[in-house]
Amino acid sequence: MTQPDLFGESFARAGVAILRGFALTDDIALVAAIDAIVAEAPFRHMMVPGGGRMSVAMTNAGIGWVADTRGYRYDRADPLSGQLWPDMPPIFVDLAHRAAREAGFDFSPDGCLINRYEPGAKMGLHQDINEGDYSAPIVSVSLGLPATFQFGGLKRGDPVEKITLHHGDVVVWGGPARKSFHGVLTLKAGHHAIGGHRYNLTFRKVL
Ligand code: MD3
Ligand code: FE
Repeated sequence: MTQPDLFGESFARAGVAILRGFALTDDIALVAAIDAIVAEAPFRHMMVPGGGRMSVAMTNAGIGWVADTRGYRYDRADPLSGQLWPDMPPIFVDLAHRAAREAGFDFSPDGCLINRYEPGAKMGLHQDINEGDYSAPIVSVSLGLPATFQFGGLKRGDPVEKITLHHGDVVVWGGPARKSFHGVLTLKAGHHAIGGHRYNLTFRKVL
């Protein structure tokens, strides 16, 4: 059984459980599930208010996170196709539920944002505060190339800690960590068996 790794890289924060390698045994099946979702709802670079284009490519399963020049929202439909986002595959729901249980949560996600980082992509410091229920954690799954993740406090200017997330790592972000600022530094090029990119799945309880 995987133990929460509170001390990897000296990282210990209330509400954060790092499950190193928790998704390793499912990695091939997870990538196959991503491929099936992408066949229905392709990765795209969303625009954000202000007119910028996100360097991270995104798609969704279940209830989807959507950005456009008017703002951010959750939507059951993919604005590209007008169709519902693909259902969350059982392997997604099961993995998120098992990981959250390790951290003491009974978690049933209703949405999964799928991020794809190519070398050069990054995600600026932000909070995830469009969801309905902050008592539910967010569960993140990293696949492919490693990334440097930044974890701050409840204010944008609070100091940030850096932590490297590797292929197969799962992190449960709940309780006092749930509304913390966080981001991802520019992805460095590299080689990985799944390809020269990084996927991150974030499982959310939107409703
Ligand atoms: C801490 N994704 O999609 S995952 C996001 O690696 C996002 O793609 C990053 O931030 C990525 O919104 C980071 C880790 C993560 C996700 C959500 C959090 C950490 C979090 C929400 C609250 C606190
Ligand atoms: Fe986030």
